[in-house]
Amino acid sequence: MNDSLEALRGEVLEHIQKSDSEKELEELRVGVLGRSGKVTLLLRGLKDLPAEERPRAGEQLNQLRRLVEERIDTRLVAIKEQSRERALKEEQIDITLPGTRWERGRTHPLTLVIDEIVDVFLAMGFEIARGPDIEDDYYNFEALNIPKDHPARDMQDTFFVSNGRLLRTHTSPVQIRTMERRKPPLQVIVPGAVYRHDDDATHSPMFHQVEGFMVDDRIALSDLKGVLSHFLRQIFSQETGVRFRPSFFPFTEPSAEIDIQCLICGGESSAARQTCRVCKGSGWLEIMGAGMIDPHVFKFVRYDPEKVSGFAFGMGVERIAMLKYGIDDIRLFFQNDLRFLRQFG
Ligand code: 2NM
Repeated sequence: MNDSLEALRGEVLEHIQKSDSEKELEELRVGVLGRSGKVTLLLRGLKDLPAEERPRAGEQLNQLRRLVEERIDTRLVAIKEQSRERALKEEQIDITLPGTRWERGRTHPLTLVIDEIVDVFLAMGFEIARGPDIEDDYYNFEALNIPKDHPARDMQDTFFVSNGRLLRTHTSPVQIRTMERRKPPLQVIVPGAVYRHDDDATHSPMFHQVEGFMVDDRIALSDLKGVLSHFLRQIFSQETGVRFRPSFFPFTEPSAEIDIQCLICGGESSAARQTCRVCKGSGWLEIMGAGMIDPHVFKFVRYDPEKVSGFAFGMGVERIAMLKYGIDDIRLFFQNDLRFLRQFG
């Protein structure tokens, strides 16, 4: 082999060994074996050699070409192996590290209380009814025996929307809709959101009620007392004192407000009562309203008040939740502060 071929051979092989990327090797291959690569040009120049030198020179060039191809392939395999090793090292995962823990969601305290209330009534054979949040004057007021000029309408700070419609101020319109569609005997509860123009520590413009009613022939005030006393003792405790006070609602007659013994100070017989902030020293907490459904209401739903009677009741869910959990600001229910929400469920 002549000196210049020997030099080319050494140079190319060294370059292959020093290459450390596929790209560099490919460029090298083109530069040596490609269309106008160094070895290719030499092969092409064979025809200018004297005839007796050609076979040997050709043999040497072909050997060099095969050698270069082989070395490049070998180097390529080595480079791929190296980069694989590097990747494995860099991307190593420590499977002993603790994982990212996702906090589990909880049930909102109002949902907890609504579920508890609903469960007690379901166990007594009541069914659940629902209705629209947007109502009209007829279902929200008129059919409940609250005429246009009645002071009860001033008591209700109503949110009006377009076309004479309004956000229901209580869930009672659902009871009217239910009675309209169906015949007694009925025992139904209506949980849901209601709306009043009110906003402070104990009033929210949107809050929740559970109302309900029972209608059949000969439903009496004693049924009201029995059902609601049982309900309150299930929700609070079996020993809780329950008191019925005369009151007034346009849709019931007679009407009552129902109190339970103060959960905070323990009620009338307790010494702590005098200074109790929650019941203000009375020993009692107002917890719901109720009454015998007024005959005028039955007339609106085409029930004959001579043939059927019934009682109805209503309670504010937020108030019950606040008393149950000792919460002093209703707005906490709606701020979605996890520090608050995490304490329930
Ligand atoms: C209350 C108190 C007393 C009530 C009455 C009716 C209806 F539609 F049957 F007449 N629904 N709810 C009622 C009665 C609600 O909430 C304090």
